[in-house]
Amino acid sequence: MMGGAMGNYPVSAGWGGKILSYAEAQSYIQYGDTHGVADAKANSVTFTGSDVVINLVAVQPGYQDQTFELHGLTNPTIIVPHGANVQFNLLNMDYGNNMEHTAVITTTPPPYPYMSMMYLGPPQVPPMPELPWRSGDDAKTAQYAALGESFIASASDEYWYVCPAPQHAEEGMYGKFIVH
Ligand SMILES: [Cu+2]
Repeated sequence: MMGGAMGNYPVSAGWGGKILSYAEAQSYIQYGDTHGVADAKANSVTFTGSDVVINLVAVQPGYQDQTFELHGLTNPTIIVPHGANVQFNLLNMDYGNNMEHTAVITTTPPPYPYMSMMYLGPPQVPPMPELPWRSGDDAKTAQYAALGESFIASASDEYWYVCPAPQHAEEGMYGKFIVH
């Protein structure tokens, strides 16, 4: 775990992960939207090949609270090939007290309780720390926390990516993650 990353504060220089400008956040989203194939009807994004990069966003401006975005879809099902090397990135664009977010990959299906952390059981990959919310209310001048981790999708199964912050998963901040 990166130093001092857990907590209740907006992104600041002390945050142990990456800090992106609004322009960099837009590049991050654009990159995410050009990797993998989105199916809006199925609300899914399917990746192929042995190297997969997922640029997931927590609460992209213009989207609902307590959701993840990828390819402009809300909480899409993410499908990756068995054996792929997965670079799983998260950018938190949310703003406001307690609007830190992260994503844990679990085999525990919804619905999730208010305090989901323990309920989720042991994570399938080492969990990332919570990403603090953006530095200010003005989206264009704010700075954003980003973080990533990589893992091998070594076991075919149906998983869920879930935000373990209190109440977030209960309110719907999760999506399906399929390895096949
Ligand atoms: Cu969250």
